[in-house]
Amino acid sequence: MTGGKTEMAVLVPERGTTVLMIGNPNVGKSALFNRITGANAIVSNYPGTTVDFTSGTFIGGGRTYTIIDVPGTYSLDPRDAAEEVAVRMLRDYPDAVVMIVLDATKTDRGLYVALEVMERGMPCIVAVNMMDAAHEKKISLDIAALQRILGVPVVATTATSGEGVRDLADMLRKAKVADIGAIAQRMRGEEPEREPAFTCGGCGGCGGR
Ligand SMILES: Nc1nc2c(ncn2[C@@H]2O[C@H](COP(=O)(O)OP(=O)(O)OP(=O)(O)O)[C@@H](O)[C@H]2O)c(=O)[nH]1
Ligand SMILES: [Mg+2]
Repeated sequence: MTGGKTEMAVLVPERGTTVLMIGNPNVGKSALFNRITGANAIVSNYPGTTVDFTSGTFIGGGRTYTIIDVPGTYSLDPRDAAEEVAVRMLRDYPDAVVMIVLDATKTDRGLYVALEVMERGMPCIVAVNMMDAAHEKKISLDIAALQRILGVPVVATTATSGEGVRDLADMLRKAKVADIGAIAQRMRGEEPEREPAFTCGGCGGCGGR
């Protein structure tokens, strides 16, 4: 209180402390969400729809993150109510970090929406989940190469066993805005002038670059 007036504190969430988990249906977003947030989930109805979503918190590196398990979507060109909510949530939280979740056995399908999300200029981190299933199906994935091409942190996970989940949570603060032009160049085998400006600590495959 100063001069008889009541001062109201306006609580604005710190930039990058809301995390939107985005990916195709059935890739293990909720399984990862449960592993990361533990037992403090809240189920809410997205206003004006019949679509539910879950949110929870995670404390890491001195920050409290709000994690939102966004309904699964194949693209940002929505074809049903759940996909529409996913797109609206990206608009609702422009300062969020996006955790893109891929199924390691179907990465090509998941990368479509991943690139659409990256194009929006939000900081991203990628979880390649279902690594156990990929291993069983003898699908070998070069996580380090994917990270090099995308220029954002990529972490291999198996949500059911918890493998890689700690690394994934630790990497949240290293989320990075992708450079779509540079990704296209790397996919053509060309090297863009500037290298991705982050130091990996979690993919387990790139030797800590
Ligand atoms: N083998 C294996 N199964 C997994 C893994 N992660 C999740 N699952 C299973 O895959 C199924 C789908 O997982 P969910 O977490 O519901 O997937 P989701 O992405 O939330 O699906 P939607 O909410 O429909 O978009 C469940 O049966 C999980 O137990 C994993 O890393 N390995
Ligand atoms: Mg789910």
